[in-house]
Amino acid sequence: MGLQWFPGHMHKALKEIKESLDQVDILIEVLDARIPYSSENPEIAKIRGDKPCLKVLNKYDLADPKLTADWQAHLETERSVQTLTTASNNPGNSKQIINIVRSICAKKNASVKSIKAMITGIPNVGKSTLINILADRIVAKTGNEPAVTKSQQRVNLGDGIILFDTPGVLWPKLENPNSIYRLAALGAVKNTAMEFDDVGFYAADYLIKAYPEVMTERFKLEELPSTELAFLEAAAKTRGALMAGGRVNLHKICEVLLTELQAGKLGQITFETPGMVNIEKKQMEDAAAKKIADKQKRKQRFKDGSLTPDKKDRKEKRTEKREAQSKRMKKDRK
Ligand SMILES: Nc1nc2c(ncn2[C@@H]2O[C@H](COP(=O)(O)OP(=O)(O)OP(=O)(O)O)[C@@H](O)[C@H]2O)c(=O)[nH]1
Ligand SMILES: [Mg+2]
Repeated sequence: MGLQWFPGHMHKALKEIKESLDQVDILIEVLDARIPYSSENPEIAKIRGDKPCLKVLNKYDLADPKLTADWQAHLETERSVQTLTTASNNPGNSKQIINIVRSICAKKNASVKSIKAMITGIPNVGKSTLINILADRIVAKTGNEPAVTKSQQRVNLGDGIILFDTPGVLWPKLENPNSIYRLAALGAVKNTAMEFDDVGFYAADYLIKAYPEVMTERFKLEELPSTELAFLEAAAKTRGALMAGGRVNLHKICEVLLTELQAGKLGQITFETPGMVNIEKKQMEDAAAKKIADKQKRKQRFKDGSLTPDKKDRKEKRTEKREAQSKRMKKDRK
């Protein structure tokens, strides 16, 4: 899927985040607990410098608890960042953010009387919902679709903390193809910017391998098919996603699968593990290294004087022509 969803408002929002960064004491990056790696914005990491950062794994209620624990351990040990899990159905827990922010800022500088914190994250991850929880009132608009917040908004919590809500941003170049699918499968990409069928097939392939029992039960299958296509066909039959003549409607069943996944109806599902991501990163590094090595090999060939086949042909033909001409001349002279 050739998806790059980076509309104008995100470009502007990212620029504004960069511009306001100097004014804030700490960044709160909201990640999707179901995809902590794919929902982390590399652009934010680039511009953050050494500004303190708290990583909040939100929508914890929808994620696989065992894998969330693995992710927290991974992020905290390997990356030395502080993490916290939050869910909108547990506001008491989300409020810990305030204490953590205070203690991080206290370590950094003595004055914690007035703290400015900026909340960033991918579209639809729950930034505005979190701000409403922390403010104890509805101050930010929320909605179950990406790009609800369109501009930066400041919210004074009244106890010396000012929060900046920001529009959800992705990044201009999504390097890992798996991340694109995961972001789309979990609702961070506008429906009109993605191919439901492509994303549905990707999700089905992962889910039948990672959560076979959940999928068998949810779609009332007697046994789990071994491929995503066979699974979608079987699920289409049990769910009545059929066209005239009884043919299965794959588009419809992909839509059903993604809607139920995003609504949390499949249960607590996580779409990536630290182990999977390490393998993917290695594959991307190897591919990038191969590209560089190939380019260098090509350059070396030119340097060594080896000519392109086309130029070589022309040179050989010229030499042949010259030799034939000189032979002819010698013959004429005789
Ligand atoms: N299940 C669950 N749903 C959540 C949670 N947090 C937010 N949501 C839902 O996710 C949707 C998006 O929430 P928002 O707060 O608007 O997300 P946002 O990050 O501000 O989105 P943009 O402004 O579009 O970038 C809403 O339907 C929320 O009700 C959570 O912890 N668990
Ligand atoms: Mg918002």
